[in-house]
Amino acid sequence: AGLMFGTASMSVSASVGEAKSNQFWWPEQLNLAPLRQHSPESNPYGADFNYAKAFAKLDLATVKKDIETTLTDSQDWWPADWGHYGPLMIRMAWHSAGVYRVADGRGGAAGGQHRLAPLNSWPDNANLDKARRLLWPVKQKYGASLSWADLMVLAGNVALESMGFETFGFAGGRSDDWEPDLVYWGPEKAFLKDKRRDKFGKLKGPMAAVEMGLIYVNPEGPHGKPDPLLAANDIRMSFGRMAMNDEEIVALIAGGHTLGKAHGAKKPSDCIGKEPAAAPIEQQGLGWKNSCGTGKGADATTSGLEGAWTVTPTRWSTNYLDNLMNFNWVLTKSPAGAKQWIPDNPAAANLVPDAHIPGKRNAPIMFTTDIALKEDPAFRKIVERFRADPKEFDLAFAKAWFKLTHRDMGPRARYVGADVPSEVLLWQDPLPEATGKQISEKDAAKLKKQILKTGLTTSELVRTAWASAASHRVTDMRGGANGARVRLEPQASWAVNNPKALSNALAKLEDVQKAWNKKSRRDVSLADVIVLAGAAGIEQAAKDAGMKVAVPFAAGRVDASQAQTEVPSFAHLEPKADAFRNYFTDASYFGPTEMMVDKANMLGLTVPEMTVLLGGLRSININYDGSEHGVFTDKPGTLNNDFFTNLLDMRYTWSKTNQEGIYQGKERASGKAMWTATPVDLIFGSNSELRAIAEVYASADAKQKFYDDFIAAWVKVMQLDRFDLK
Ligand code: HEB
Repeated sequence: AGLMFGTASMSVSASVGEAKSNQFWWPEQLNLAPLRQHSPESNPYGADFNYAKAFAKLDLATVKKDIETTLTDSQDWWPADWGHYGPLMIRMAWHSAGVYRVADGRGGAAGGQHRLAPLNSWPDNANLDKARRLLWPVKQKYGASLSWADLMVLAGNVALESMGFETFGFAGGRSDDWEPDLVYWGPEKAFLKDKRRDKFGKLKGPMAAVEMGLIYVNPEGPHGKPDPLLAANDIRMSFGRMAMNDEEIVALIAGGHTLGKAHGAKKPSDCIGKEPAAAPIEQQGLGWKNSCGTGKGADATTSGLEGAWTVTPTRWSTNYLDNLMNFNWVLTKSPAGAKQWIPDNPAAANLVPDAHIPGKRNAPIMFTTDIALKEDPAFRKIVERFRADPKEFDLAFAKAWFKLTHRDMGPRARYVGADVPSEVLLWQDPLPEATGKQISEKDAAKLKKQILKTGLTTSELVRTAWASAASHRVTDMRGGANGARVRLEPQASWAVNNPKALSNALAKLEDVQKAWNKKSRRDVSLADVIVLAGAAGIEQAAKDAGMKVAVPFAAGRVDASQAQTEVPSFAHLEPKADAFRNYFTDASYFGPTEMMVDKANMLGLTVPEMTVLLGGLRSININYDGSEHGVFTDKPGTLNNDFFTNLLDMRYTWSKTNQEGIYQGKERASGKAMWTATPVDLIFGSNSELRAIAEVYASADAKQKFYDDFIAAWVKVMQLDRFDLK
């Protein structure tokens, strides 16, 4: 029955409908999907595949040769401008990496997200589908050993090198994702819209781009207004949100636009078809089909802007800086109708050889965002400095390009391959080398005894270890217990860490560390002592509840110095909410329960891990400011499953209090006030999926399981940044 292929009435979209999610019926319902991403089941290489190892075995020089050959092997189906795909590849690498934002560490080149929807279909990524398709033979040749994520960045590097630029290096090790990350890209429901600013024009939320579907800013100026100074503001804000300073901004834009051209031969509305995600099935993943003229080469239409910035668009030079400063730029329109700038000097019309038509010459162009570098006084100074010292320009671009394309890889321990630069950079959150002998298991046991003798409570011990380790975020692999940066600025002063109590606890742990290192041949780092403190605290808290447990521990952490810690860049890691400590502030991008899921996602936790951790931490009580919200036990400081049993017990009933976000639990029969709670406590009884997990840990048979699962999730958090173990 049904339709048969080959019949005239065949419709590939015939369908009766599709399953609707709970968010369709109840948009306000807490969505746990962020905690179920990237299941090993969606990975064709399986959970045991070690990409970094596979990449390390490649002969990188040969891979680079293959890419280089591809760059000048112009294909009929998408002819290369001036016979060289280099600039197109650089734009692809930059757009792949450039979606990174420092506020939550999301976006970036890792995962190869650029090849998946939605990013593959963002308007700003127009025609980068061609760049990836051109690289397919290289990808095909190396298969599992060369991820798309690495290949796209590497292609950018090889492109730069093939056009005469010396790069700072390349690190491989970005494994591919097989499904899109769930990322909050902004509130808008349509592309190229901007509903993300406050009344001062500042972006709300973690985003770095100023419009939905743009990598950073609008080339024609804010909302298309060709005002270079306003554009400069947007550029500074937007690039600042990926931790780029003025010098890096000028280097990146000037360096990038030294090469290649913009494509706006035709009016997009007349000629350009749908993006890949919406394109007809027979286009096989390619989008933006251009139905005007040849649809490619001289007729190519991408952004709608048209022209090259320099006279040698496939050779590295300082010509961008020279043109920017030497000419008087006047506003004009591209053939597609976009606002751009050309020199007022008519003689300039002969400067740039056409990309496809022999003998034809064009004027160089600038975007409003390029003119911004000339008009903004601070940017202009840097442009002039770079012009006066091309070597400085080269080095600044090389370093900024390396940072741009490696920012979301985390520490150097994750870098793989022959081209990894040896110079250590501050934004990599460097750690000193581990030296000397590691403490043994016996040593660890002795140290835990010393730690318990400090008189610090189980709550204080566990809270300190959590403050240290839970600063990690898997989105860009920054933060964590290694380095003991919890004792350094800015972390030591974060409100969520209760600075006074934290420094008191740390001082006592430091005493333990010093006393140990004085008499033992094997030194211990404070970072390790802090994690041991957590283990000691949990073991004691379980013991106080009548359970004997052992918390696994892996020594080998080191202590970073303040000088190794870039304070402004670390400031972005400060939690705006931490449900595990019942902490929430108005600076949060979302409501309390969504922020809980967001934090759990940044810690790489599953729904059961989040649940058991939060419940167990409530009974130990590591709450912010010593609050008792969610501490549903008469034995606080011990590790038990009372959070779950009492939350699910029908003897108690919950109601709102006068204080916003605070609820009260009373004994149903007597009306006696028992406990207080916040939304991140009660959600485990209210949300049907979370309640289902809470039931597991409240069940009569779940005692051992509760302890096992709690400890496993705890150790997972403690070791999130142990790339040396992985
Ligand atoms: Fe760029 C191109 C925009 C930055 C690199 N850029 C381009 C275009 C546009 C833009 C619109 C054209 C496209 C077509 O094709 O049509 N950019 C922009 C903006 C910005 C930028 C708005 C901010 C301000 N770039 C940048 C950077 C870089 C770059 C940073 C690197 C580094 N670009 C680039 C290149 C090119 C471009 C290379 C060319 C491409 C070709 O040739 O294809």
